Amino acid sequence: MKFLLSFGTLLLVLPMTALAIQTETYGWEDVYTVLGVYGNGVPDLEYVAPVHGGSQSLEFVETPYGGTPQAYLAWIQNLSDGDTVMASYWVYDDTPGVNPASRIWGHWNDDPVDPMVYSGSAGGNGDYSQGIGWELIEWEWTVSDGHTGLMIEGRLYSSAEFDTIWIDDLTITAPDGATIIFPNIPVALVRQTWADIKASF
Ligand SMILES: [Ca+2]
Repeated sequence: MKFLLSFGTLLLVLPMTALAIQTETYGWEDVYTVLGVYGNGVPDLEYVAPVHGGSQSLEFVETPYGGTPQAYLAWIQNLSDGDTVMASYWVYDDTPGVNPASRIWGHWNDDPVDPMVYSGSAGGNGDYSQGIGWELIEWEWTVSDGHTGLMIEGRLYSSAEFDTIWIDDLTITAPDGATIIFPNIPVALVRQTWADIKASF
């Protein structure tokens, strides 16, 4: 009887634990591009091709040539040590073995409102896109050292000015309590909201 009771309790608890994650997607189907850019990358919306899903994708062009531009694709906030975040996106790269190529990477940003704050590298997937056309690349991060925010980077590795990659169908999986910010939540609005909240006290 005691065993049955314990087992019953376990059955009630396990599904709740398993469901305590959220998965959100973003496909660049509206008017927004990125949350921010580091380096010489210029983001724009692509309406013709290559598009992976829907009718638009993110185009990311290097100009002028130099460095490794990073497109800030998603910002996951309200994280705690031990939390895991998984991110993936489809990238279009049709030049096998040479640049342009992409890697999915991340850095900590523990600031609540400024997407350009850098709180240290979070690492990422060391593999480059293979140049096979559309390809899904992904990575999983585990939060440590008291970090609370993770910025997902779409990196562009380039050999010449105007080298371009296309990104589409971004997926983020994070704990239920985390906040997932995509480019369609204008940071200006986030700032405005915070200013309003602070002003009201
Ligand atoms: Ca799309």
